[in-house]
Amino acid sequence: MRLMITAAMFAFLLWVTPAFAGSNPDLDLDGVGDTIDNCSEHPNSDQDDTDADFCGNLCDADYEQNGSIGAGDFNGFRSGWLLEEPLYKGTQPVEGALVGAGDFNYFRSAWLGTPGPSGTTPGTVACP
Ligand SMILES: [Ca+2]
Ligand SMILES: [Ca+2]
Ligand SMILES: [Ca+2]
Ligand SMILES: [Ca+2]
Repeated sequence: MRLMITAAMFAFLLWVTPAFAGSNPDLDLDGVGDTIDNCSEHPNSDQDDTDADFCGNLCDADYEQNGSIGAGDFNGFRSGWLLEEPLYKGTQPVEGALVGAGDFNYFRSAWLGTPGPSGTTPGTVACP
């Protein structure tokens, strides 16, 4: 009897799970639904957002908060070079890790782009 109940519950979960997934898709598969993911195209399950602009660190190289990534942001990045500064880390912040070459590669990939996208700041300018 117990086996039948367990099997019925399992079947129910298989039936219900896709319904929930469909209501809030998770494009980057980090376990955070797109509408509440502060970096919806990059896996960042920790949702770290050091400057609290609703755009996760992993997709936010706009350190001067003007909506684009350019020279002013590079000056900020340079000021954090070889320091333990979460704001300038392009990858998930690691305790004790310093801003370095890997973070520069991230910054370079974001160069002249825009921050985001973030599911928590709907509109034309994500993470202002
Ligand atoms: Ca997600
Ligand atoms: Ca994400
Ligand atoms: Ca941010
Ligand atoms: Ca900027």
